[in-house]
Amino acid sequence: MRSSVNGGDDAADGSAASASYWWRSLEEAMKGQGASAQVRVVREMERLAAAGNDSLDDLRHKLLTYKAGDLWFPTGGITKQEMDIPPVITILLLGLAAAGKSSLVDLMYSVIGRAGFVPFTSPAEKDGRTLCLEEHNVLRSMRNGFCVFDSRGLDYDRMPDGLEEVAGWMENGIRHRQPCRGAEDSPAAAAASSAAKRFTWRRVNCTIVVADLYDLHQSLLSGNSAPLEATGALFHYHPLKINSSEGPILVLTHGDKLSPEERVEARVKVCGYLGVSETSGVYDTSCLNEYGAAVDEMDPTTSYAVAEAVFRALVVGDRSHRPKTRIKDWPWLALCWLMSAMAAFFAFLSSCCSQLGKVNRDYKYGKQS
Ligand SMILES: Nc1nc2c(ncn2[C@@H]2O[C@H](COP(=O)(O)OP(=O)(O)OP(=O)(O)O)[C@@H](O)[C@H]2O)c(=O)[nH]1
Ligand SMILES: [Mg+2]
Repeated sequence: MRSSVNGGDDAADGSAASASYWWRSLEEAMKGQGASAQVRVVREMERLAAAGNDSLDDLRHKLLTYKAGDLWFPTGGITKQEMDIPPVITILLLGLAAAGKSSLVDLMYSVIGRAGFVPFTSPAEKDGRTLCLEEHNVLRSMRNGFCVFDSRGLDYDRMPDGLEEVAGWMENGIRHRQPCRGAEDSPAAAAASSAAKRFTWRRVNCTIVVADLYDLHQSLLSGNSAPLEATGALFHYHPLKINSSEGPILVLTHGDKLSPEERVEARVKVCGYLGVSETSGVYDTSCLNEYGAAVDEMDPTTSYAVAEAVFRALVVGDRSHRPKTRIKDWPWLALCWLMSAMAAFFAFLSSCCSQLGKVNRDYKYGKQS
């Protein structure tokens, strides 16, 4: 059973015809349940709905006027000038294949870039899969303080390979049109790869893991734990930790394919499995409604959830900056490199000597016998 979309008081009084309040049918049944995880999820949805009606424009304005480093705050006795803050904060969307990353990017354009239903992501293959990393200025603003990168989803059967690729992105940075593994044979990916050389490398400042809640729910029901395990492996993948405390933000899609009870229950179970709070840093943002139509800014709950997920990503991103390397640090760095090189040289020398000693011993004993 699917979540009911048009409902609640607003729909009844006609003030927001396409508003989505799917969880409201649960409120009556949950009365007197105390503060169970399910109740907390419903309250969180109410919070997003209220904020969506009252302060979506404020949040949009904050995103529109955001400049990299605006959400940074001093720690460790170091000034902002001493921090290495890039001109643009980079948010990377990750997830399994068909989780809804590209649809989420389109939703961001629609609700925070006010672009209506125009799809901005460009799957060049018939199966709709993304071929290469794509940088998106979802605000459609000339003074963009952040960008969102869409990526190709990881496949269950090639998780180690996919995770290795993700580790490379986190370590070396990413750039627009950089081809993704698994799409190298496509002519469109080859064309993209030659274009990529002209685009700027960006260091990833924050990641958002997009997960298909319907798929995870089915996984929980059927006992086929592959989707759940793959999502857990990605979510807890060490290179995604921006610093000791910040893991990725979780965005759950496809919830519209579940009944309200299933939707709340699945969220609670998935968050329990991942070991994260079900109400903090987790957003349920279905990209389609029950009629299969794209959700837009007329749905204040989803709109606010998307905008807040981006805002939270910027807060995390602004905590990811490192202090600049100072001129007076260079001699120490050079000394460290020198010591490492010497250590490697002596290790090599000792290995050569031990080999020579072995050859010599073999020769001596060979002669005696
Ligand atoms: N019902 C429903 N369908 C969705 C939702 N989000 C995405 N879809 C559909 O799921 C399919 C896959 O979505 P994509 O956005 O292409 O998924 P992706 O993560 O970009 O996939 P890859 O590029 O292969 O990694 C499309 O047919 C979307 O229309 C959602 O919230 N609800
Ligand atoms: Mg895609």
